Amino acid sequence: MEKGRVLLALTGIHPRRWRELLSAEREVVLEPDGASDPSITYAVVWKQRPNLLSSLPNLRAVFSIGAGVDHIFADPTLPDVPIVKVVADNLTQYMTEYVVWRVLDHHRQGMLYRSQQQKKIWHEPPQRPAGDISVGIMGLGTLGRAAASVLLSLGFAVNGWSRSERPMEGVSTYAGEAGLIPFLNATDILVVLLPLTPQTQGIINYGVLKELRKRNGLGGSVLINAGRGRLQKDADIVRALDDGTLKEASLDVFEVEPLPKTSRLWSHPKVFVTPHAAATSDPVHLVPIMLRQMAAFERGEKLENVVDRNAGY
Ligand code: NDP
Ligand code: OXD
Repeated sequence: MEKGRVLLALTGIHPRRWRELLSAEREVVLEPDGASDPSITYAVVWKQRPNLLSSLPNLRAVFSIGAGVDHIFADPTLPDVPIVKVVADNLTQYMTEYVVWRVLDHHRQGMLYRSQQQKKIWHEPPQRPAGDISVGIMGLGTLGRAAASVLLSLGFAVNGWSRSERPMEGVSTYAGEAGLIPFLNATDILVVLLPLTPQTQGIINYGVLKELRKRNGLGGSVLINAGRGRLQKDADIVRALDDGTLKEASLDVFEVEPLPKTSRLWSHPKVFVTPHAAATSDPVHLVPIMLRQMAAFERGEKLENVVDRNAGY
C-alpha cells in the first residue's frame, strides 16, 4: 500500500502542533484545503465538518484525536472506513488523576473546608474511612478500569457498570439495563465515564440520580461526570442539588460547551466546574501512536482500537 497523505481537520483546537508532529512522517493537508483530494488516505479529526470525509475518494481510515468518537458520528454522510479512537497511557493517566482528585476532594469534604475557610471557621467534621464509601463507575472501559484500580488501592469500595459483563477483581460489576438500578442503589459517588451514543444520551437524569445511595458517611450522594455533557440533563442536576437528592457534583462536561455564562452550574455552591479538561489530548503522546498505526496498516497489519460502528463507540 502506498504512503498516503493526511487531512487534518480540527474544530476548536489549534492544528499547529498536530501538523508539525504528523509532518515528521507524512504530508499533511490542512482543512479547508483537501476536499475531494484523491491523494488523501487518512483523516485526523476533531468535530470535522459534515460531508467533509465523504468527499475524499480514497480515504482508508479516520483517526479521532480523542477517546470519544461521538464528534465523528455526528456527520450524516460518514464513509464506511475504519474509525480509530485514542487509547494511550498518557490520556488514561490524566483521566485517572482527574477521577481520583475529584473523588478524594468530595470524600475529604473539600467544598465544606473551602467555605469554612472563607468564613474563618475552625471546625472538624467527622471523618470516615474510604472503605465506607462506594464509588460507582459508569463505563468500565479503558478509562473506567484504570480509575477503578487506583480507587481500589486507596481503599474505596468500587462498583462498575457496563453494557456487557466486564468482571474485574475487587470490583462489584453490573451490566446492562437490568444491572443499572442495583448498581445505583449500591453507589455513593457516581463517576460517569460512558461514551455518548443514542443509548446513553440523557442517561444522567433526575430519576437516575434519585436511585443513588443516600445513607452513607458522606452525608449525601455525589455526581462526577467526565464522560460527555449530553449524557446528562444539566437542569436535572441543578434540581437534584437544590432538593438534596445530590450533595455535590464535579462536572467536566456539559450539554452545551463552552458552558453558557447564564448556566446556574457556574455559580452553584455545590458544583465544581472544569472546562472539558479532565484528560487532554496531547499531540506529543498521541501523534506517534497514529503514525505507527498508519505505517502498520500500510504493511497490511490490522488497525487497533477501531470503534464498533453499530455500538457507536
Ligand atoms: P471505552 O469504549 O473503553 O469504554 C466505554 C465503557 O462504557 C465500556 O465499559 C462500555 O461497555 C460502556 N458502555 C457503553 N455504552 C453503554 C451502555 N449503553 N450501557 C452501559 N455501559 C455502556 O471508552 P473509554 O474508557 O476510552 O472512554 C470513555 C469516554 O470518556 C469517551 O467515550 C469520552 O466520551 C470520554 N472522555 C472524556 C474526556 C474528557 O476530557 N472529559 C477525555 C477522554 C474521554 P462494554 O465494556 O460492555 O463495551
Ligand atoms: C476525548 C475528550 O474524547 O478529550 O478524548 O473528550
